[in-house]
Amino acid sequence: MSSPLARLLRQLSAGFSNQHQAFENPPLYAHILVKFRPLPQLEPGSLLLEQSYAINPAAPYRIRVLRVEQRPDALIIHNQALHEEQRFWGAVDDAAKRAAITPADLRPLDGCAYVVQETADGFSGEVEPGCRCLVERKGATSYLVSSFELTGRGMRTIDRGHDPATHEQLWGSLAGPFEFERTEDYSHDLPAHWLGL
Ligand code: CYC
Repeated sequence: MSSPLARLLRQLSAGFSNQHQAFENPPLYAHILVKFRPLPQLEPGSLLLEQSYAINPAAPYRIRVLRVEQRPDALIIHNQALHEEQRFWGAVDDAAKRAAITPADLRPLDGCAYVVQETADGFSGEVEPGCRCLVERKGATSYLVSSFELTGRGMRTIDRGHDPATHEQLWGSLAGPFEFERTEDYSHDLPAHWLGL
């Protein structure tokens, strides 16, 4: 029997693509690649995240270091940005660049952790309560409302931004979630001791 933490790390350590959704609904959904890959030199549970448009994977639009942690009451995914992040673009497919990431490169994104629950066939998560994950978009500050569902086959995500004063939705999907299929497996990069083995 593996722990919930080990199962979450194995399901997340993967590459995902919404190619089918994008090809079926071209104006509504861009074709996006999402990859999560273990960073064994960092604290246990640390995963590099790159999100990119499939037309230009060399220039990801979001690169982060996540850290999955088991708390007594829930699983948490912490979210960290990288200083001078362009240095690390493409690290998800480049072992030497990944190995060069150190704790000093990381900047915590307060309020932007996910609280994660186990489901029948995977996990679901949403941004921690408090509306504290503030993001700039087209000159306006908004707070992030985001959730995901993860299974062994894929991942669904929905991101929206709301006005801190009026709570009106300012940006984000009107058409519904992004639907990603799992296309690569990076769970072999997970150190055994992260999995309690
Ligand atoms: C922002 N999307 C964010 C933020 C998070 C996520 C945490 C705010 C903090 C940050 O920049 O890191 C989402 N991060 C995630 C998810 C996971 C994660 C789901 C998996 C556990 O680690 N985002 C998309 C779509 C598009 C989108 C392509 C649909 C609307 O993936 C938009 N997300 C989007 C925008 C922002 C955002 C516009 C605001 C900031 C920005 O422009 O990057």
